[in-house]
Amino acid sequence: MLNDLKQQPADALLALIKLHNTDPRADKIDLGVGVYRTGQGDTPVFGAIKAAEAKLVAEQDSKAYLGPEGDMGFVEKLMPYIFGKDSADMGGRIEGMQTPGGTGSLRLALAMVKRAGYRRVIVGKPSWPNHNQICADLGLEVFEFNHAAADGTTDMDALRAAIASAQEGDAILLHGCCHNPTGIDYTHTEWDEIAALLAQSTILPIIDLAYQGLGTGMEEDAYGLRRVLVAVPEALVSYSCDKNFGLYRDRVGALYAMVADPADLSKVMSNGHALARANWSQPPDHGAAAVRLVLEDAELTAQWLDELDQMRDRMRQVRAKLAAAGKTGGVDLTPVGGQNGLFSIVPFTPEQVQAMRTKHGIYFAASGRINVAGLTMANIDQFVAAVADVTA
Ligand code: PLP
Ligand code: TYF
Repeated sequence: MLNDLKQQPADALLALIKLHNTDPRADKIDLGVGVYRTGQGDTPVFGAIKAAEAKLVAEQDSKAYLGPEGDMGFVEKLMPYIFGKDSADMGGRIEGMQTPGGTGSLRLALAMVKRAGYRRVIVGKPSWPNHNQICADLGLEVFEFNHAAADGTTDMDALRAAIASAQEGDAILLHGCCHNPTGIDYTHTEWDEIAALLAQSTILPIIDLAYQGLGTGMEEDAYGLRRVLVAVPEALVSYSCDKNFGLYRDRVGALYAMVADPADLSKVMSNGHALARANWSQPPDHGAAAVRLVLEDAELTAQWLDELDQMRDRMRQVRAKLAAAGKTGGVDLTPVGGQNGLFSIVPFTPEQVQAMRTKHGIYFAASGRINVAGLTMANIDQFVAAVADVTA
């Protein structure tokens, strides 16, 4: 029976890590998987997290179970950052739970949606591959709309058409900021329109916020999410701390549900808790406890926000330098300057992606998605020269 299982492809993004590691060239460049890197090419633990971890080791006196909801202090401390200081629980309509990363949160959100009777999820194309994979695994149909228009802005017409054609039983999965893989986000005006369109529909919004603070700022990156939440009766939010606290492998995330009537909140969340028990029982504690300790301490919070600002500033500098290269060989790097977060797509052909790897030792996804944080002031010129070479 087990031998009847079919071979599954490796995760293409995670496979790139190995490909890059086995390349012996000293000047190779890794623009693959989405982790932040400093100007020296490292992905260090945040100073604020190191300090919180030291405190945790010194002070934590038990590792007894917490329950499927995890560390509720962590979950609640994050809420003002996500939903706004003055509307942190929207008048008792929002409750959350800790999950293993943003992925665990998406898994629970979509499983909850399925349980509630939704049948279809509207997803932009392209999206992070795990969105479609989780839907497929849960037996949720995916309805795709084109995310980015040819001119490098969002394809609002495609989104409007998708919303207009929605049926009862549809949910929509939207990237809150720092769109993965395109870096092309909705403008504030576009979010205003999306919120209004969703308010007139029966569609349940699921907002995936995995990069808050890496785009234009902590508050700015929550704009769309907050606009949608004030407009609609119900919504789900999948949150990840794995990028904005640098916790990746510690798997730190949260799921928040907003309901119309506060009286329904505990019933809705009991489904999240039941699904967590059936999946992983309880989330891993360490990373979330460290985040809580950062957010409980004003000095550590200021240090964390400062570290996040530095990350964002560095990515802006890299983007500006790439954009300044302008037309390079057969591609234009200018749009990269106005895009947000870790990723942008450079319109390489599959052969050009391959040539970047074999000829120049520069690794990124087959879609042409580059992790801009993999570039430094020391290697951008090498990247731009390689782009000119393979696209000429
Ligand atoms: N959502 C998007 C769009 C992502 O790119 C990621 C990436 O890692 C996640 C969610 C989940 O992150 P994690 O499960 O590592 O917290
Ligand atoms: O898109 C990325 O690179 C990040 C990291 O299965 C990631 O979101 C990639 C693939 C994956 C899990 C995380």
